[in-house]
Amino acid sequence: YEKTINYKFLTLLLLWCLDTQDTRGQMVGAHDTNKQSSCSPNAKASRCSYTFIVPQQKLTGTLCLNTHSSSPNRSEVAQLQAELKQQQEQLRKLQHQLEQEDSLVMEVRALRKESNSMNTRIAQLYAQLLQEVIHKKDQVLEQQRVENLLLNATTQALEVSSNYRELEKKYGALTSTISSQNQFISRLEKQCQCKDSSKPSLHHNYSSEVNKGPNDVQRDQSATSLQTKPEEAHPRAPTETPFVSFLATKSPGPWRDCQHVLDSGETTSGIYLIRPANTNRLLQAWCEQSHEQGGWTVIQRRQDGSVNFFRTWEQYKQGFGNLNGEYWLGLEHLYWLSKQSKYKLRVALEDWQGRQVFAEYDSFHLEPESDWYRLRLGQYQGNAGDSFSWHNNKAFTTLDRDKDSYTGNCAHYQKGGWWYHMCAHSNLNGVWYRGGHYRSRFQDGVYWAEFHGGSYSLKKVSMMIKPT
Ligand SMILES: [Ca+2]
Repeated sequence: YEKTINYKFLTLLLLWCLDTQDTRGQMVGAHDTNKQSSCSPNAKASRCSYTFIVPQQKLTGTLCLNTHSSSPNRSEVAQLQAELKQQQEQLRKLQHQLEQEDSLVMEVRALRKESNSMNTRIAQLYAQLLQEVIHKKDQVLEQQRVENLLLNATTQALEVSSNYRELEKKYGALTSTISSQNQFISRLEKQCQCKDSSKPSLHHNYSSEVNKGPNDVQRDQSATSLQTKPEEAHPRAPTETPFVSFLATKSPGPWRDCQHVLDSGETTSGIYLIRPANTNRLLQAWCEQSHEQGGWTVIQRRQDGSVNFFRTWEQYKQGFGNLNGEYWLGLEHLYWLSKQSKYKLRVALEDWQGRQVFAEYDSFHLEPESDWYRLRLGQYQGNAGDSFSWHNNKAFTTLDRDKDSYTGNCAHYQKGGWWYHMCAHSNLNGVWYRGGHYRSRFQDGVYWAEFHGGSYSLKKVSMMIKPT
């Protein structure tokens, strides 16, 4: 198209140039561009016209414009309009696509947002899962630990059980040894009695159980030295031959108690046969008829360490010792005695310098064995100091029956049965130590705290009751 236009311009230019030269008469040009130039002899002026065909070439230098305005080519306009239409159509299409893309972008954004929130949620869930896993692991570890503990405990229990069985075996062996030794001792005793049979037998055995104590811890620790002292040699004998003398009385008895004996005219201190009211129980007791107007039934006495007071419940219940020496009347006897009327208790004490004091309680009785012979005491009076009221309302405790308020067994530490609390302000059934002050791992002497304290073992003590 461009080439065609260029060509036309060139042709017009050439024709115009020829016309201008016509006036000089050298070369004649045709006026009509539409007519082909020719040389004809018929022409009025023999003029020749020439047609030059100039090959198309690139324009350089001055450009000649056709000043004649040519009317716009309709086909070109139509073409241009068609093109414009086409471009508008394309623009619309593009706009539509753009709109579609916009909505897509929005959608993508929403999806991205959703994806982000999903990611967050997943992260949370993952953390939760992790925690759960850790927790589970911990639980498993804890379970294993508990299982191990259980296993250890079971093993220990088995060990303890086997140890216990072994101890039982040893205990059985020891028991049989003790019983065979007891048999041997009783044989020896029989032999001794046979040898002494020539002597007059005016004695009475207080209790066959007297010498079957668990051990000799309570006897006088320096008793071997007594061999050289004739006047004190006698205390060793009663534990082996617990004989007591009968008094020649006007009436054979039995009496309700020592006050009854006194009232019957028996004014000599000694052993009498007693039968408390409302019982067929017969017992013997030492009646103190010269001390404090007499009528006192002695229920306990210590004076030389000849009797072991570290004994069992059954022995404390039935009584033991020698009626003319050291003895314990027995909780069951005491219960029946103190039940028949109102009694007062007198505790007489003597130290190693010969000083005598007393503590008196205006009432005294015991509860039955079902209540562990619980102590019921009245008001104190005396000059020994009150070391017994602390034990009021306490049950009796022995080495084999712990009824005290202490976590351990007080009777084990103090080596004698008593109405322990936790543990004692007094214990007249402890170890009889020679000389007063004693050294021991435990406070286990015969003591009355208000009189010389707990580490002083008294020389002579006695407990006696009398109806008021
Ligand atoms: Ca206890």
